[in-house]
Amino acid sequence: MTKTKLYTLALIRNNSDVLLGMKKRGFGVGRWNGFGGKVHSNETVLEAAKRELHEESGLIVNELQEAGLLKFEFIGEPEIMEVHVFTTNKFEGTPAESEEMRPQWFPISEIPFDDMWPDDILWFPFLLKGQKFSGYFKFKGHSEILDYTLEPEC
Ligand code: 8OG
Repeated sequence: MTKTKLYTLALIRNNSDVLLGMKKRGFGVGRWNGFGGKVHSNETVLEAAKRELHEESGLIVNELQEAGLLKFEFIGEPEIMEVHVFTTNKFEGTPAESEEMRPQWFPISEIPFDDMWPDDILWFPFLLKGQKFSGYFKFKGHSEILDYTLEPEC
């Protein structure tokens, strides 16, 4: 039976900028991404999203809007990653570098998709226009998408 593991991902907006972090170690190293990680067993997905955002960027948020749901399968790996994507334009603090991430604001027109997970260029347009989305991506290694579905959600 396939096991599903829960993850969070938070994309912070400020006017026409998006906050991304350069992942300094571990899974996704060398790629720009939002802030997030594994949901612990003693917390809700939303609590995990706020905790991970704070740990990795220094920012504090009271509210996060659900933006989308992404599922990832990696050929040869038994687990499906279920990533709950959140967004907000209300936050407290100034982004600060952590052991895991080096944050930087990017204008929407300059999002560095070539240095991000290859699926991001497909679903970011939904996120940026405030349209909820749901996607499934099947990867070979970490750079090749073999198959995917992506659709707007109500
Ligand atoms: O704790 P760790 O850093 O390993 O968590 C993985 C993070 O990466 C988590 O925030 C979810 C996120 N993530 C994936 N796959 C993808 C992807 O294809 N695109 C983006 N933007 N983020 C992803 O696990």
